[in-house]
Amino acid sequence: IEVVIATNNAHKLNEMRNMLSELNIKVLSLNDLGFKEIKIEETGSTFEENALIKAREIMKRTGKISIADDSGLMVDVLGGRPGIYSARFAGENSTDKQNNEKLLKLLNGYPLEKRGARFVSSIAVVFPDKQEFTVKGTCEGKIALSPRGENGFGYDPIFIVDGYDKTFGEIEKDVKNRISHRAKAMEKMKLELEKRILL
Ligand code: ITT
Repeated sequence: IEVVIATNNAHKLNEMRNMLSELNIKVLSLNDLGFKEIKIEETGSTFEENALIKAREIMKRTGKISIADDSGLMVDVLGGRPGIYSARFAGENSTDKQNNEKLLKLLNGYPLEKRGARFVSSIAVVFPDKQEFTVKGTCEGKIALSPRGENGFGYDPIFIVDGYDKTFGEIEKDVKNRISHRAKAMEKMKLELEKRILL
């Protein structure tokens, strides 16, 4: 069985490949299928809707079982922002560094105990017969006072994950891939996938 990971984000792709590696399925990227960067407008108002938009579009284009992740960071004192706008927080095409700087600036003056936040990942799976489902995972933590560590991507250097005194930037990738929002969503996704196809 083949599945395609519907993302342009190479870091997400790596993490999701890693999480699917023990299953007996062939995991394809858009690149493997000869697609260059595919722009899909994320017009939904929730992570679930945006994940479905991406997975449906890629299923249409490839005819294969398509798996999309829509994810982001929700900060308590910002009322859940940046949320679904996490990738473009500091503007269209903003870099991870610019997004992190903007967030740190907004939280300037807040002590650690007021910097609660969570990562959210919604994963949508769309099948060639139009069956579809979504699952969600979250990961609780705090926004650090300044960036730490080189691992991961996005907001990882400023996210201190609960239960560790480290940011996702400082934590080993194998550990992140066991405890993250995406890991939790992918575990649920695998259970659901197993119910629908014989692995
Ligand atoms: P695709 O839509 O092509 O999958 P994207 O990067 O645009 O790629 P999203 O729209 O879901 O993906 O935006 C998610 C953003 O949230 C991502 O760019 C990061 O800034 C942030 N994010 C999500 N998961 C993260 C993680 O595990 N670590 C750090 N930042 C994360």
